[in-house]
Amino acid sequence: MKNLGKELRRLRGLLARARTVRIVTHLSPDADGISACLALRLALVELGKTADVLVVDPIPGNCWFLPGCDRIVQSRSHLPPPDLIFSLDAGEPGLLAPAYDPEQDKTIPLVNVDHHLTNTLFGTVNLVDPEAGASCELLYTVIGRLGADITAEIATCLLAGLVSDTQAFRTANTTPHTLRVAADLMQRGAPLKTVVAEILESKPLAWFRLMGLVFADLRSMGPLVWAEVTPSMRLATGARPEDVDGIANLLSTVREAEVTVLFKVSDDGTVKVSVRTKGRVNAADLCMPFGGGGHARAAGCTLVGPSPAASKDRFLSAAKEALEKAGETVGAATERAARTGV
Ligand SMILES: [Mn+2]
Repeated sequence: MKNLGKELRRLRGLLARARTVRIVTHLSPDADGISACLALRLALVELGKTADVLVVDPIPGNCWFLPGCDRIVQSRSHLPPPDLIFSLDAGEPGLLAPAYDPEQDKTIPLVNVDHHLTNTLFGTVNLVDPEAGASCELLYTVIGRLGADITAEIATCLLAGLVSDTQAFRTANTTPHTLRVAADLMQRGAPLKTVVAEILESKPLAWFRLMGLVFADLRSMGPLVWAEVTPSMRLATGARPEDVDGIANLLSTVREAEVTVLFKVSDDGTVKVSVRTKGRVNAADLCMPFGGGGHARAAGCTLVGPSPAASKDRFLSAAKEALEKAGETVGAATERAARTGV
């Protein structure tokens, strides 16, 4: 990461003046965000700070095994005002509400630690590295450079973030550095087998029932494949919000697809979109005109009215156009990968 030394120096200055630190992550938190918060809290406590993790949304069930998960605070009214706030794994400040309020909290320095390509560098200090496979990968460096010891508990949290965002080291964002970090975390006592089992391989019955409904209605048009999760599907199966999270990744494994889209329709009619791409189409570029963002291979956005059907049509048209522009045909990316080994 460029500027790492400079930003770390500024962070050390802010930390030296701070006693009470608040740690927040994005809305609908995932295991990378939660794990990063828990790891950082432990490290800051080690450094003599009072640190609290504030997460207002429900904590995904696959994080419940993590050390310190039971200490997450879910309402800001229970917390002392902080001298410093960390935002972890969030590309823009709008994703932090209501844990971070840009009006109420504007006088408090904000440290932005993230790995999203589309990060808006909204912090007082910005530790942002789009090359990092997970926010936890970047945080490993930050915690080490702050002089905290990476204990077995911190290592377990950081490894959980890596395993979650790289789907156990299988995605394009996994680098040799990711693997070296993971190896060091194992050396420090993080149990890889347990972490993989808890983060990726344990799904409630409701998840399977939801999959049945979602995939029964899978649609495709050439290299574009899409599916949707509706409120009635969630109601019928009793699925929790996090049960929906893994579907976009699973959908991305459709062999014939170059672009896969999962529409998640909310009760109020807004449609959350998760995109995965294999070919020449850049997922973040596709989502940006809709106010979203993310990574080249995985991105998302939220579509608001007039109706869920109209929102979906609008996005599918943009996806088709992007595919046409990229000249992608069915299987082109897969064939290219087979030819070139990339
Ligand atoms: Mn992440």
